[in-house]
Amino acid sequence: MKPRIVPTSLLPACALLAALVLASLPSARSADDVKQVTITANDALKFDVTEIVATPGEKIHVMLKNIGTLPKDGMGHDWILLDSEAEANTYAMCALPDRAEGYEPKSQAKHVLASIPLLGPKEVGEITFLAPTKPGKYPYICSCSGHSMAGMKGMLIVK
Ligand SMILES: [Cu+2]
Repeated sequence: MKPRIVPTSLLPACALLAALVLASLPSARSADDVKQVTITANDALKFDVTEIVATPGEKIHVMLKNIGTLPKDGMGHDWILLDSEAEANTYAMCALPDRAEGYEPKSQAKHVLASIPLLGPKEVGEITFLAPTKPGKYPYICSCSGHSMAGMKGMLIVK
């Protein structure tokens, strides 16, 4: 085989170009592939988005905006995605006395798939995660002071 001769002066430029192309590809692709979800939480104990539909393993970016005005202590809002419908009430009950831990009880941490910590008024939080690979319904709740029992909840549906 005839050896190819590459002028050495071209090598750094080629390497730089290759690096630039490689660096730009993944970010361009991931921006397109992420499902963007913006949820607002308010003092009326409601999420404005109560259903998110995703494909198994889909990358999801959730941004939670607390548009309320009441104090964080008692009327802050968080977003907790759980591994099964059966755990939603249990998690909320365990979170009730758990103000010191930001209403995220360690005893229930194994059921949390993704979460955004407690936000005060006008605060914004976000999380990027992968949807479960198993099709099904995965509840999300605000675990602050029994808010989910008053209706502050929704469902991630993987199908
Ligand atoms: Cu809340």
